[in-house]
Amino acid sequence: MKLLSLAALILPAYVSAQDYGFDPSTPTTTSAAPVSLPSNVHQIMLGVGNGFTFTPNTITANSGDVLAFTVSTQSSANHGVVQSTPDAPCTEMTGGYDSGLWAPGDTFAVTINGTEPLYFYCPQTNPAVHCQHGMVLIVNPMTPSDITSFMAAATAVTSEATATSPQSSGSDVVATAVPSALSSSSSSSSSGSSGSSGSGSTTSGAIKGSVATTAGFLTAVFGFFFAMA
Ligand SMILES: [Cu+2]
Repeated sequence: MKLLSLAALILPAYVSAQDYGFDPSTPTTTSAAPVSLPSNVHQIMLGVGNGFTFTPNTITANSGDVLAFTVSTQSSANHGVVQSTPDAPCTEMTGGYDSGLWAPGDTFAVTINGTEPLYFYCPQTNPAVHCQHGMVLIVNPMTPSDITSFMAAATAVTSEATATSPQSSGSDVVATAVPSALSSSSSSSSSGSSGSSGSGSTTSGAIKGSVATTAGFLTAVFGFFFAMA
């Protein structure tokens, strides 16, 4: 009886303390890559803060550089990357690259072959048309202000964004393997329920950690109790 009372006293206090790990107000890190990347690899996040965004939305890349796209675990939607043109920002260009849609936590990569400007949009249309919300990206823009006009053109589109089916290559873009520095971090999370890969979400990490710790603590407490009973 004494042990049971002790457990009754300890457990609520312990669980209550652990609740702070679930506090939604805990700041979430969305900054840079959690791993150091080779200089020819550029990481681009999709849907940070559950927004219709590429972060960053302009990239300066050399021919042969790799763009590694990671869908943020903060996103509630799937996202992707489709190649378009300045005149039709939300329409897949003929022969353009099309990643298809990827889930939060996923990482995919392409290699850029050339230094001409490349224009992309997110093909997600359900329930919102992401392109029309300005979810666009320029690789090697001609001027820094190009992204402003490209985004304005995208948000002015009234017809639904179009995409055909995933295409592994496009104009100066070829799908490629995810750089090992990123694939190791994303593969470790793909077995988890929510994933906590490239976005570096400390919140989901804290939740996973505290759940595991709580389970371990309960096992220890009850193991001790039953051993003594
Ligand atoms: Cu999107």
